[in-house]
Amino acid sequence: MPAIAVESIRNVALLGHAGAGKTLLAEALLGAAGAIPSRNGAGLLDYDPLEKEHRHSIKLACAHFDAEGLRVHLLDTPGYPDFSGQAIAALDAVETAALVVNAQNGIEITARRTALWAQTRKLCRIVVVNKIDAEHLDLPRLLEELQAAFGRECLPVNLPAGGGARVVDCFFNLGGETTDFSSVEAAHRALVEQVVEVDEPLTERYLGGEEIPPAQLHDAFEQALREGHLLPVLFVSAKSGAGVPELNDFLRRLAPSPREGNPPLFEKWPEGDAARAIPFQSVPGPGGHVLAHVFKVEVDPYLGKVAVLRVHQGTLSAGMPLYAGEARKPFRVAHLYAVQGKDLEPIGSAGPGTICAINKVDELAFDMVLHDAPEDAAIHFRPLPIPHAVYGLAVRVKKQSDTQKLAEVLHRLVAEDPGLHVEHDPITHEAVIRGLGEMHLARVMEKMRAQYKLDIDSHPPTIPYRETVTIPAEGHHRHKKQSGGRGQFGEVYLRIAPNERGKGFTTKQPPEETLDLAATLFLHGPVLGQRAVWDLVLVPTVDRGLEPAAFCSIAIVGESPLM
Ligand SMILES: Nc1nc2c(ncn2[C@@H]2O[C@H](COP(=O)(O)OP(=O)(O)O)[C@@H](O)[C@H]2O)c(=O)[nH]1
Ligand SMILES: [Mg+2]
Repeated sequence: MPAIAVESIRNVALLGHAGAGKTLLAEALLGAAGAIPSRNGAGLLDYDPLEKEHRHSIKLACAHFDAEGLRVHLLDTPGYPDFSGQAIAALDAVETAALVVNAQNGIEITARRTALWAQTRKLCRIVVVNKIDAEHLDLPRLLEELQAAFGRECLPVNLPAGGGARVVDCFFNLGGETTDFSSVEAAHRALVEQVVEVDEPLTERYLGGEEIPPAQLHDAFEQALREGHLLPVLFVSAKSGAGVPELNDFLRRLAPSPREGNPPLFEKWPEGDAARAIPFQSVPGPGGHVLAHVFKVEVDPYLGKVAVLRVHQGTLSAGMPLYAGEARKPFRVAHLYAVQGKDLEPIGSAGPGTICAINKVDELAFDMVLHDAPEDAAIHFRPLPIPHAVYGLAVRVKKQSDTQKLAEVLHRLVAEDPGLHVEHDPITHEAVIRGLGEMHLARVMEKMRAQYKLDIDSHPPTIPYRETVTIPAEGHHRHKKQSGGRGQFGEVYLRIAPNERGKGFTTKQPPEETLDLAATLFLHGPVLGQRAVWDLVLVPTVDRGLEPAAFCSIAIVGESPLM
């Protein structure tokens, strides 16, 4: 089967707060297109056992449907800020960010944050107001709130009617129908005025009193989306299905294809140096060098490592050799798959704009650029603004024999989740997992216990406090050992004093009289001279003795290492 034409592809990420209805909306769209058996294909996207148990998404999930010659890839993202590492990762794979807003709750924190991320990644944004079936809604006020939060560019392309039982299109429809608020005519006029503003000849025609047919506004509409000059607002109920066909229609007729969206944010890093990055523009054509970007990795117990990628340029096909990032040796793409939740469907090829997967290639990792020409090794994606992992938990296996397994499991979990990091503290010897919130780490712990059968416990990481010598002090120790063999004798006089902050410790010259004694005690004395014996023999020996004491937990001054 030939690859799908780039013009027929729409890539959409559903973003927004937890509970807004993103997952149900994705399932409703997939169900309406017949891509899944029933509209309530529960579990298709929230397929992780933990998602079923807790009833919310915790990872990015991909699915697709075909409708009227169109291929739509949907990326469903988790809404809690704890899992935003996975949500942000979706931004690199799409042209359209759909901000799903809960009509009952208004604009919640994740909707605001994701709107900003999408803007900085230069994505076309649309707002989907979900749950219009619910009671006691104030949708006109919500629209005002949207305009206050995201700008006057938020304009409805459809309006609810019949008390939220259906919606009426306002872009292709010029008027005549009654809606729950505002009028189709007014909404149509507002949209047209906004769209013509990006194109001078169109503005002139409009100001000249001409009624411009919507079909002639297509290119200007796309430009307005690209420039953030228009944020179309659509009303929908994922539950009742109201507005779902209209949303589908919007995706087909007005959402940008990979050619119409802003170009992906590729960069060239000369000699691997990100600081000298220069923008690189890919061409979304089926010919030319292959450029694809890994935006999701999942380790499946049966399928092995599954890397989900977005093709940006050229055509990928099963059997072809590809380079992973800066690797010098190519790997062979044994199989190529379309992704439907956790299921992989074999495909022969994938052209630009396609989201597909490769499995069982160990070297593939999140954020890698795959290419078929060695000279493209310097091409990267502009790094994502993934929040810092600030919450930490020290993890310990209860059985010593599980130590190696814990290391392997942590390695897998980190590969799957851009928001998760693991540190091995060299001072406390603890394995510390760091994530974006308590819930994030709680799910990681549950996954390790339930899915990987690890018997583990956790505690807050020990803080490796440091101590500083603040006043001078002296010590003296005499070592004598005469029991059996040759006797041993040693005597140490130690004087410590505060050093300059941040200088660590330095060994100072001893008084002149001890130099003489040191030299005579050492065999090299007569050959090297007093000063050299001190510098070459004694200082390194003393340093070797003091350093571990200063940097391990049995420090000279207290229980903690020395600063
Ligand atoms: N009344 C109503 N409930 C909905 C609608 N969409 C989703 N829900 C419910 O809202 C809850 C959260 O939905 P979900 O899709 O998991 O939200 P997500 O966190 O954004 O993915 C679930 O109980 C859904 O059944 C809708 O259009 N109307
Ligand atoms: Mg969800």
